[in-house]
Amino acid sequence: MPAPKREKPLVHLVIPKWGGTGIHQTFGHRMPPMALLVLAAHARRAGWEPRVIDQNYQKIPDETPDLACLTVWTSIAPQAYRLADAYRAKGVPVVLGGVHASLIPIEALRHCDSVVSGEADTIMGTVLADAAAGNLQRLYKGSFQDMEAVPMNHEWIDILKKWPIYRYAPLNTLQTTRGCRFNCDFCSVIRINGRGSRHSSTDRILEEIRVLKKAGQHLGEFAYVFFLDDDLAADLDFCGSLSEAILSSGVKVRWGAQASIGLARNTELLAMATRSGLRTMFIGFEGIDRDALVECNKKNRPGEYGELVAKVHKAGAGIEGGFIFGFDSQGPDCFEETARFVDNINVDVAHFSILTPYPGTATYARMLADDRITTFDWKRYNMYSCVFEPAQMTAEQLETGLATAYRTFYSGSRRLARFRRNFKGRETVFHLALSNANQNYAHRYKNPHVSPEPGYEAAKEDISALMAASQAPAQEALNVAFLKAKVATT
Ligand code: B12
Ligand code: SF4
Repeated sequence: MPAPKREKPLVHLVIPKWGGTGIHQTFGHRMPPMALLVLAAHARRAGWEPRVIDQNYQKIPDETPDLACLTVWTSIAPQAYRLADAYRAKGVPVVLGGVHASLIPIEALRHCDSVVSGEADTIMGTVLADAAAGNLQRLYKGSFQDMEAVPMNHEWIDILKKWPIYRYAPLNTLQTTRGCRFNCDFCSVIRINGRGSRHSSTDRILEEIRVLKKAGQHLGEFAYVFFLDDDLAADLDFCGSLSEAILSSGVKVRWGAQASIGLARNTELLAMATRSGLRTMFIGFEGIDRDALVECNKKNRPGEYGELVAKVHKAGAGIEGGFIFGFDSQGPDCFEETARFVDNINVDVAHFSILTPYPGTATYARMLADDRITTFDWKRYNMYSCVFEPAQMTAEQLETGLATAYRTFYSGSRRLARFRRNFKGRETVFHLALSNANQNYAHRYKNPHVSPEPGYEAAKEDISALMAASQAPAQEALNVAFLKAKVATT
């Protein structure tokens, strides 16, 4: 592998285009690629010039970089691999990382020079030094490190600033926590970021909010920041400290977060969070009956949903709820029933999806062991296609049922009724934003579809190699996947 000839070597940092239906099409979810911005900061520290490319909005520039780094999620793995092959055909060395490449490095290695497994913050300097010396290794191992190892946003905000301000909604995002203390079977997060939460300090978060208020998306004093954390309420003490810190700092910010409904059980904490600016919550309810929740190891209590949603509304915040179909306890009548239930408990926006056995998860291990997975074409792993044999219905019933749930929940009359009944006690701008998300879901999810781009059918040996990582305890999944790849490459 040749060493770069430029004095300041150039690295392309790319996220491939999402294909087909997806949450990225909805107002409030069109977010910038944080992984690449963080990697750009690492590249600068190592003396490289980073070019961050979000293929959803930008073409790959007509230039030959010294290195290409691509982030790979399961649903975009086919595009990522094609792009990686194209770079390599031009003689550009390629590094792959991100959730999919980390959990199935054996497959990713077929399309690149190196795979970085897991969080790259402590290893990226070495990767870039090796690339600069023309000496890339096949595998690099990241670690569950302290959040202080992640560069702060002042190191990359200039990149975001150069892009059109309206491209993302929201543009202002921050990740303050990695990992989660829960252990839901279908979740990739605990596999790549581990169990238990690692937080940034509140001082650091306040500083990053100030940067976004100055250089990010803002209208005078008004700024909205979305915390990418997978569950801000997994650690209620942290949630309390953050709210308190924002309040006592005098920094005026409106914020949203993914959080479990447990936050609403604590009236005092909820009040403090909304006083500090909490306006929107994405809550993974996942199921409306105990059997489904027990099946996926999700610690929710459906009997209290209605009361807790009302508490959040009373405090002045809106809720987008995530609901999954396809659990073994569900039959073909679950779709209308769920959509009606969700409307009755007054969730503002609903995101319905299909249970998906993502590589490396406990759900994958269970379904593979039972020989129920029907396709390993990763482009179908988008949460709107059925890739396994459901227990009490056909795959087709599950897919059409998903569309029924969207049509029922987002019927014109229900949208209008929702708009009218939830107007009071809420800041108008957020009421309009939630209404906008309602319109997006109503129109774009009537007939969920997969990407028209070619897919990528995983090789048999890679599928079975993945079993060991999927069966491992969440905290160990990355290690097991890494070791398998190490053995295969030596
Ligand atoms: C924000 C987010 C989104 C945003 C993404 C915006 C964007 N442009 O990136 C939006 C809302 C658009 C989104 C969409 C979806 N998402 Co999402 N999302 C997340 C979330 C919460 C945070 C990602 C993030 O930015 N983290 C912050 C960065 C800094 O961390 P990071 O990505 O881990 O990056 C670090 C390392 O992984 C590594 N790294 C990453 N990439 C690379 C590349 C290289 C070369 C190297 C060296 C290192 C490296 O280094 C980075 C620095 O430490 C994750 C959960 C999570 N904790 O990761 C889910 C997650 C990635 N999403 C997930 C899913 C399923 C989806 C959807 C399919 C949902 C849907 N039904 O539509 C869609 C995808 C759309 C589609 N059609 O395919 C899954 C992916 C599972 C999988 N196996 O692929 C995750 C893991 C959530 C989960 N519960 O399992 N999502
Ligand atoms: S609460 Fe959310 S982030 Fe945590 S394990 Fe469950 S699905 Fe994953």
